[in-house]
Amino acid sequence: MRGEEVISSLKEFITDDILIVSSNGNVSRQVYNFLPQPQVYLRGSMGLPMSIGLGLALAQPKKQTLVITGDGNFLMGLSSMTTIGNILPSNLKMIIIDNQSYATTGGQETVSSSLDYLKLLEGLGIQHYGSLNSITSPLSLNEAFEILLTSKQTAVLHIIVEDDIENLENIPWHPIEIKEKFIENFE
Ligand SMILES: Cc1ncc(C[n+]2csc(CCOP(=O)(O)OP(=O)(O)O)c2C)c(N)n1
Repeated sequence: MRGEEVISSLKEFITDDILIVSSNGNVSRQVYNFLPQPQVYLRGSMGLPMSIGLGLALAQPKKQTLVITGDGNFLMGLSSMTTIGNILPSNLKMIIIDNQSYATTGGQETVSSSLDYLKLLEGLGIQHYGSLNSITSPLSLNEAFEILLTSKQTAVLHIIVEDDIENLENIPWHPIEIKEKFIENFE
């Protein structure tokens, strides 16, 4: 299963009470194309979806913040996970779309294959639900989304997907416009 199939199957779980922060490149394009708009689509700011998601979760305690990040972005911003593990906002959820590569920039390998995500998250004190391999277990995706989004604590779902991307329409907005559209949506 490809990352975009994982993201499009999330659609039925996304209500107005869920705010999404997506990592730059391919993942933000998938979120823009397949999920309700507007969301916080990062452009250029690699490694920052978890920090921005943390800020949003703290600023909007009545809503749930869902960070959707590629493995390259997750690895680059890993230090922010120590702060998340320390604060543990119960309204912060995360999905790592792990294609073990920097697909957006040509598919160079990340170090994901040698990292035990579950042990890492355990060490951080963050709830996780196992590494779901969407290549071999697509049917359990819906169940996993349901569990993640109804969880009462900071939680992370790590999903292994194929290293394969489609050319999707890019986000037509400048980051400032993205921010403005996102804020307008609250009013
Ligand atoms: C600091 C920085 N380094 C490199 C880039 C170029 N870049 C944009 S997206 C991307 C890959 C992101 O990888 P990942 O989060 O795994 O998502 P994927 O592309 O695999 O979907 C890279 C290297 C950047 N925007 N900023």
